[in-house]
Amino acid sequence: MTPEPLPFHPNPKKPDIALPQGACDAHCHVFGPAERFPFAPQRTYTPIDAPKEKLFALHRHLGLERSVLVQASCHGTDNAAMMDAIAAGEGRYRGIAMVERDISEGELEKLHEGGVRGVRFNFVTHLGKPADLDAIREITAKIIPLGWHAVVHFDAHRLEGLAPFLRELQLPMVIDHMGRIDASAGTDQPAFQLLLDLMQDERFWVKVCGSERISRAGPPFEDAAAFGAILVEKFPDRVLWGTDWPHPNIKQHMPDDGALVDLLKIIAPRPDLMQKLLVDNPTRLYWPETL
Ligand code: 0GY
Repeated sequence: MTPEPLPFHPNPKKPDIALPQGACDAHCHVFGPAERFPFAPQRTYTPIDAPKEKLFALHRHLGLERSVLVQASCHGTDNAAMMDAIAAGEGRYRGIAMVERDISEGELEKLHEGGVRGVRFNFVTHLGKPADLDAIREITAKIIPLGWHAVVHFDAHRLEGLAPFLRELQLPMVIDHMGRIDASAGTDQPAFQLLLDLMQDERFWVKVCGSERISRAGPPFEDAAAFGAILVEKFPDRVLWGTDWPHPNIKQHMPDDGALVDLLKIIAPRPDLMQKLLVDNPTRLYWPETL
């Protein structure tokens, strides 16, 4: 367990850029409050409480109107804190759940009614045991009829081994945090090339956030944003972006969320790209009924 997690930024700056109407934070979390929503016994870290009220206030401050809450490993497969936040969001929030392999159709339908549109699978070493491939096959077979997608979170070094399996799955897949490549290792690094190759397949999407995780240069994380810019330019219709608030497991440089928004000047340098990244793409994936 991490003994003392870094607190999220207490007072993020106002972004220099105005975000387009309907802009979506497609990757963030709510944690606790622990006294109401206890953390999972098998968690690998205990975060600071990050309740929905703080997240909603951050979104108002940054100019983000919609959001996708992503279930994090510290809450395991108990999605209650996330579902509570989605319900309070009055249709402006959707969710990505973590579920047990034996989840019933009825339970999945209940999650769907509550705003869930996908399931997350973790292959990140510091988050515990990697997801079981047979369980993923079973779960994805159950969620395809609901029109859901899978969110996959892995360390870059795992991608080579994982790619053939991911190519097998017959549903859209969203890759977290640019595949957690090492921003100091250049665009020729095998994991980034493999990510670009996977993205040729229209089932794959990628989140161009997590710059603060993959940067090796430190704030303002421009070394990482340059990779996001490549992905956005090459695949403008299958990219998503999020704050990743409250930034679990950030050990060194807790980002200022307003400055992360400012990085979009590098990641999506034209209005048409920004519109797709922040509005059109998340709408297609999470609010298709509004199109
Ligand atoms: C993230 C990244 C992390 C944590 C989790 O599920 C999680 O606990 O996703 C991390 O530790 O890098 O997406 O928030």
